[in-house]
Amino acid sequence: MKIVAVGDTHFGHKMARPIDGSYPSIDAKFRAFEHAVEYAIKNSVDTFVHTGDVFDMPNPSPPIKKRAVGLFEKLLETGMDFFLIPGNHDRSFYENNLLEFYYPNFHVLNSLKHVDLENLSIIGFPYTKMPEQVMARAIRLAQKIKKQAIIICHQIFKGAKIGPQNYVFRNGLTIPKLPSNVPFILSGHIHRSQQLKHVLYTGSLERTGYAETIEPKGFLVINSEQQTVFFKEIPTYPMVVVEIPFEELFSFEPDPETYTLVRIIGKALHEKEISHIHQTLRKYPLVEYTPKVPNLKLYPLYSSPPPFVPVRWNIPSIAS
Ligand SMILES: [Mn+2]
Repeated sequence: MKIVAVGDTHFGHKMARPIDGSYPSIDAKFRAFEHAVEYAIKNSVDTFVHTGDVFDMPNPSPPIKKRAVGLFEKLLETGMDFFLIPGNHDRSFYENNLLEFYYPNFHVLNSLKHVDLENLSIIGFPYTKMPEQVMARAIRLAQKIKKQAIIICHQIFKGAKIGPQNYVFRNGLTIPKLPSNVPFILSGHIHRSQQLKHVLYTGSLERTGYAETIEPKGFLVINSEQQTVFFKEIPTYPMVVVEIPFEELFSFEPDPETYTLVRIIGKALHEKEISHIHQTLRKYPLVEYTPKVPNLKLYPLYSSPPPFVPVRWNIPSIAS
């Protein structure tokens, strides 16, 4: 069975200021999802999994919903099973949705449940503030199921890493022991795709912030026949972080179509200098800067980003 697993699409995400009335960040999110959908269709994938944070907000505008649903239908029309769990950004996403009525292959897991496919069971639950309890229940559920099962969730696990300084989450969910019929957990929420033992983070499909500039974006491709999982990188909207001393600002010319964060490093700035930065950069809608307050000296954060380790794993326990 072939599975494509994506996460954190954050449809409707607005970044910086619009160009001619529209946010390139919104388009970029849909294009990234289209990449995953096209890949899944072209490669005759059986199952498509979304690990949560479909939308950037609980009540997206009608055009954003419509565009998302259009892409969902493109997948569903092929007959592919499509699983979706609500993330923390979605909250009550799709509590009463008619898509499930039209498409029996659409599975929105609004609470902990399992869906049996031909030779695999998908167990999933939405983002929860009590992950230890719900994960324990998911594992008990898996133990009762006679076939192979994959658990999908949207949580922080202890040891997950993000950002240019490799920030490590110490207070997440403990990586649980899994029964022998569960090879791994697929999770959304952490935007950097990574592997923590048998927890595989899909990563976000497009960047929602500058901390993500250091890592490639994509989705996971799972093949139970070949017993492999790999990270499939996709093209992304250009986004950079530029770290320069104040003096270099005068010769700096940003690309107007690249999301750019200018970090003025090396000395604390005066009010006047900050207002000068503002005047210099305000004509670029996609350019943001920091610091915005005086007397704050910034140090370089992005000069030696941690290496990205793509998920690439052999799974001995999934039978095809
Ligand atoms: Mn997210």
